[in-house]
Amino acid sequence: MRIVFIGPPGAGKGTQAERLVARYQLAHLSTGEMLRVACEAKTAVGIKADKYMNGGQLVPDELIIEVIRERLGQPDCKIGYLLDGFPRTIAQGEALDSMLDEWHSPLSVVLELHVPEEELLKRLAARGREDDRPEVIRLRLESYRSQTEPLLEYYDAKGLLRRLDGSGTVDDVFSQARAVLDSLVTSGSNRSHR
Ligand code: B4P
Repeated sequence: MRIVFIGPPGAGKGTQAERLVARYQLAHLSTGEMLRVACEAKTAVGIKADKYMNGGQLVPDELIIEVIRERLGQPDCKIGYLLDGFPRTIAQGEALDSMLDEWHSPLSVVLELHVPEEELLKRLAARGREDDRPEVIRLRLESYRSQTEPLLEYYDAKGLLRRLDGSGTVDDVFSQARAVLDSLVTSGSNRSHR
């Protein structure tokens, strides 16, 4: 299966992704995590990304698209993968489509994690990562609304979007996600996407 996870900051993409990749044996591609590792290691990508991330902005499309192109070409992605945090803009979505067209490997499904804003603010305040300061959270939420939300319509028009209510417990959200993915496996649409 090839899965995209979309949701605002703090919706629980990373939390659910860890469980889903273990259950369905998928590669886990978290662009947030990849960028944090690059920043920590002070690689060329990390040095460029750092100021955007700490300022609550998305890193430039061309930077993250190259990171993903290289990562998707690695052997562990052949068994299937979960993209956690990519794409986050229409330009990234179009770039992903053209890569996947080139490789004849379309997406199986796009999962949206929907969580009300007040719950997001509570979760992020409790987590306290460097980019979880209140003024940065506000900017990250704004960039989600203006740059990432348009992707929901983009994928809905392709018939790929499934919405999950992300406001429940971790177990509750996980069982909603499993219901969607199990139904794809049962209907066989996943086999045709391998
Ligand atoms: P990410 O690492 O993707 O960060 P996130 O959106 O905040 O996290 P997520 O939704 O995974 O929340 P989590 O499970 O941790 O991105 C960080 C930054 O990297 C971005 O702001 C951007 O600058 C850059 N970036 C990444 N990808 C990019 C791209 N494609 N293009 C450009 N820039 C990019 O959950 C949050 C908290 O809630 C946790 O503490 C968790 O324990 C808690 N939680 C989770 N589920 C819960 C539940 N059901 N109930 C209660 N609490 C829950």
